[in-house]
Amino acid sequence: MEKLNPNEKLDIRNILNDLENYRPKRKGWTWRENKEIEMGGHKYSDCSTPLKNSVGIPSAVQYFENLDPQPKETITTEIASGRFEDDIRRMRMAAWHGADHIMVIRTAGQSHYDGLIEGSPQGIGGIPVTRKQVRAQRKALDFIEEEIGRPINYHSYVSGVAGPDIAVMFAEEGVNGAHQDPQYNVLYRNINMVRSFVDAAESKKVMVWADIAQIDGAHNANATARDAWKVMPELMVQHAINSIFSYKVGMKKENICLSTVPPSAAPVPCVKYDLPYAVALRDLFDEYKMRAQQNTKYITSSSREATVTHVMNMMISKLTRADIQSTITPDEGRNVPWHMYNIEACDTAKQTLVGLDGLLEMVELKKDGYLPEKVRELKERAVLYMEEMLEAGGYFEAVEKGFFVDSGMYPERNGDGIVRKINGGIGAGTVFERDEDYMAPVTAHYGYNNIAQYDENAVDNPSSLIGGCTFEKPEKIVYIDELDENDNVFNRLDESEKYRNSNLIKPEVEWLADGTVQVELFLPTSKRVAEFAAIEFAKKMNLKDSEVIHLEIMHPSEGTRVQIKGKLDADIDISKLEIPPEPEIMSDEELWEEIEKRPMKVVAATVGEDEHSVGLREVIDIKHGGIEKWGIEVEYLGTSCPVEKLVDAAIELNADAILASTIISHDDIHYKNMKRLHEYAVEKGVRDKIMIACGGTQVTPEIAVKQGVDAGFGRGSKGIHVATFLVNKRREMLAKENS
Ligand code: Z97
Repeated sequence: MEKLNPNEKLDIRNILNDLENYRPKRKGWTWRENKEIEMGGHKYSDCSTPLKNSVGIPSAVQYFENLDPQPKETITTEIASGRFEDDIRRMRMAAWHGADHIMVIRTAGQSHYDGLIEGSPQGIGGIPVTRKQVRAQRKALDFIEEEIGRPINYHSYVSGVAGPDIAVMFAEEGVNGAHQDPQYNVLYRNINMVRSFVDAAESKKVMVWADIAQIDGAHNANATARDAWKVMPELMVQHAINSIFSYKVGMKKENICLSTVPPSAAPVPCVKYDLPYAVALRDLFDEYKMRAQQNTKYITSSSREATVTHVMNMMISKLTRADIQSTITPDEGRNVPWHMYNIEACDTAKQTLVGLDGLLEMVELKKDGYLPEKVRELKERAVLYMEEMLEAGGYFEAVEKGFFVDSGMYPERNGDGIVRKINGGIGAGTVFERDEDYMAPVTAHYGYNNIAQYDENAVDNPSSLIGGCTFEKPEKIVYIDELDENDNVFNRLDESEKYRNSNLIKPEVEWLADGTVQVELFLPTSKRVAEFAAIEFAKKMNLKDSEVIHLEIMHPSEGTRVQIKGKLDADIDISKLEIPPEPEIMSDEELWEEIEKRPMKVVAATVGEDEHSVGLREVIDIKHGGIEKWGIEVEYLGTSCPVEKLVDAAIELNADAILASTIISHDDIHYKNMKRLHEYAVEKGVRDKIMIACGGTQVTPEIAVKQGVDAGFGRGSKGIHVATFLVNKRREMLAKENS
């Protein structure tokens, strides 16, 4: 495999080929470079190097020739389909839409696996992290980043009982970012706290070696607290604990990213909470990086609502500082992590951040009044919280006393925090002090290591005792391919082989040919009735396994909006499709230039006994992109215009072209009029000088041309099609004249 071709699908089998010998191209995290750029005639202050290949937001594609500036913030997308091979295809789409931080979610509850697993089993809500799939994904990203022209950071989680094992594997495989925070294990997975902190020291040391950027776990308190905005002082304490711990282990501050989330969302007056919180956080943790994630706590199944929350959150990101802007899928609330929602979320981030470019050159946060007062109050609460924790005997004791994720706003306590015992939880009692002669000939190992006894010179480089460990000598890595003969990638690829590199296609949202589709309905009834009626409609549409994924009341009795998903068991052979050629379209610039150089005049009318004018006016008037837009001069003669009058007017005005329209027709009168137009122009001796184009809803272009006119425009034709034709045809006529 040399490089990807944008016009070809990524071949998963190619990625898997010779995987056992693949080595990642590089290690470590890469930040986007912030620079002033000029693109499409616009100056951007907060952007970064543009991509070689990308897809802009829809309006960029339609109106701005794919103008696609890249904000300075790293954009994260979280991918969680459960099949790593399909996730790879999604990564490519996301990268083209501006993501350069690909976060691969692990299968539910992977924290409890007590070691690394092998192969590539399918996961639920994410993949079980294994060397094979990490290597395959990093390899695919190595190709994808070349295709788009920007490094892509690959990310997953160093947590759970097997945290250090995973850290080592990530370091070996060129993973660039990871969540690591022992508080996550303690509070949310009930893994013993002593074990978690010891494991964290080891994991962080390994991450330091591999230059892996770290994201902490404070966002989880935000997502689990009863009222998320009340947890703000505690969030700062959690950030502080993990940040200083990581720093002490040797992590550089620019690799320590705080996982920040605006803690509230409308309908509460969220900026009153979220902005002071963000400012306080940036003040206290000035030297660290900020990973801003959108609020997920208050997200429902409405993707519209989630998108607004996301955009509001990015306003905070822009007003304060976000080094990484996470996106998740804005529809996390409905649990449909599909390709299209990853892409939508990336576009939302890109659109918002680029749209807000230069905001801080124009506005400034107030230095007096509510904002600084609130900021100070939050910082005070956090500092007092920390002091109380120290008085209680430290972090472990504080957790035992239920300090964390209590529903009160500190110092208020409601006694409902998460309580863990120092000696309790998974893995309790598994930490042992190292013996005096403990020796581990490995790189990036945390803590006591009795190397000197073996070789004084190896103290700073213990793995030299064995000629290098897997970090220095990747050939020592033991690569294990599939272990499960049923649940493995080759079987899964075989199952969908019919749809791979063939003419057959089937709808898909997550996995190749999964057949899933989404249908949106409005039902004029109450929510409860609509829910069950929608499922019946889905059956009538031949959808299988249908489920309602979103219900929204338009009015309690007038109607409900319903979105359903279901499986469509059908495919299409694209080689049998009859696809008419795309109508030719010139660019605005080319048309403007041409008409400016050589003005054009046309006469136009609805001919025969037809009073319809709308279709023709749409093709003429500038309002909806008619031919006037490019400077073509139009003499409009109105409706029910006799054919002869139209031709005579063209002669009198020395026009370049005639546009004739007919909407109403019987007995092919529209074609008869076209024939007459042509013949009358011939009789008058002007046919070779005047172009004739005819349009109308019942016009078939080929039949029109058979009547002798130069072009026919049927349903759906627009000014741009007519203008393109006129310019092309005139060029053709001029060329003939000159030859
Ligand atoms: C985010 N939306 O990007 P398990 N460690 C930490 C975590 O937050 C998580 C795990 C480990 C979120 C991520 C969930 N976060 C989504 C700090 C998971 C994973 O294997 O599920 O137990 O751990 O921040």
